[in-house]
Amino acid sequence: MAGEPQDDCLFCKVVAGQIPATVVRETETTVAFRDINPQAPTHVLVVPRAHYRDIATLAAAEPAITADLLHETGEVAAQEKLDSYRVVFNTGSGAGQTVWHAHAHVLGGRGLQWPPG
Ligand code: DGP
Repeated sequence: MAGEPQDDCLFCKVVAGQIPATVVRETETTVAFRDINPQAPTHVLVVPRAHYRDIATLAAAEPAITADLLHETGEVAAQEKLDSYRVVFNTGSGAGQTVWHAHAHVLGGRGLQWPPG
């Protein structure tokens, strides 16, 4: 069923506490934790507790949870005391998505170039 945890999903396992992660914030609908391979001094992933394969699928099915997720990116940035930061949703393998559970990257703590690679 849409949104249900998937046995083979890494981030469903993080959400369930079955894989250790450095969690920095939690809400009823989202979990935020540090990326295992940080690309900046602050690199936090914000994921919905519900399983959807990417941000577009989440947004189409669950607009309220998508709004929660976006709100949490700002809360993470504030908590991490980031003046400037970037929120990235890699969507599709051609854009670098490797984990098929919707997630926002919150990156900051260094200068960020534009356009990204
Ligand atoms: P993406 O490439 O956009 O799908 O981002 C997936 C991110 O997930 C990538 O930056 C590395 C991170 N990641 C992969 N496995 C783990 C893990 O087991 N724990 C944590 N904390 N992050 C992970």
